[in-house]
Amino acid sequence: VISTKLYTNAFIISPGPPQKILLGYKKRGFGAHFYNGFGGKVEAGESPAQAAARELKEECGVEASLDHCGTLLFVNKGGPEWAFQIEIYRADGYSGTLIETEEMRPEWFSAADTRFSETSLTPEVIPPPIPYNSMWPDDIYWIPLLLTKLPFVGRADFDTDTSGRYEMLRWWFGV
Ligand code: 6U4
Ligand code: NA
Ligand code: NA
Repeated sequence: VISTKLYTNAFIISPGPPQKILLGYKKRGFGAHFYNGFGGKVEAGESPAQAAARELKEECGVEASLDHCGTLLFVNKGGPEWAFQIEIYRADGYSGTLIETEEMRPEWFSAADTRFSETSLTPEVIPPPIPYNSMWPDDIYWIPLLLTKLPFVGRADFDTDTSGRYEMLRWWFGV
């Protein structure tokens, strides 16, 4: 039996140039020490869009005009079987002031390939590239679709390896 839980994940994009994406360093709980979008559980009586806006505000202090852009299913095989359905949102900008919270530390990353950036752009305006090595392993497959505004769906199946880390066994992502 798979019991699916509904979650949200929201990303703020700064169109640039250089194009940037806001990620949060997760300080506690599930996925701690990974960079990710801002999000969490959809609560009773809430739509996913309402939950996405609430979680964004709770976790980094800002509001944004969020557009739905993807649906992902994560199935975990370790322990009792469970699955996450995650509704992904994006916005080209935000209002308010970004703050670090108990759960997340917000940071900007370069979304475009900065190896070929114009030399007139000083290092201060070119943040580090998206830290895929410090993110959930599925992210590298669908973040590019999010950045180009292609609506997507996908699934990834995980198992825990001997060190307790999540290992991605099978995956499929597409537009
Ligand atoms: P609590 O502590 O219950 O209030 P809550 O903020 O509701 O937590 P949280 O932070 O545990 O929920 O939500 C998990 C977040 O991690 C969601 O934004 C979805 C995201 N997530 C889970 N698995 C993921 C994966 N494989 N790839 C990914 N994001 C994932 O990119
Ligand atoms: Na969260
Ligand atoms: Na939360």
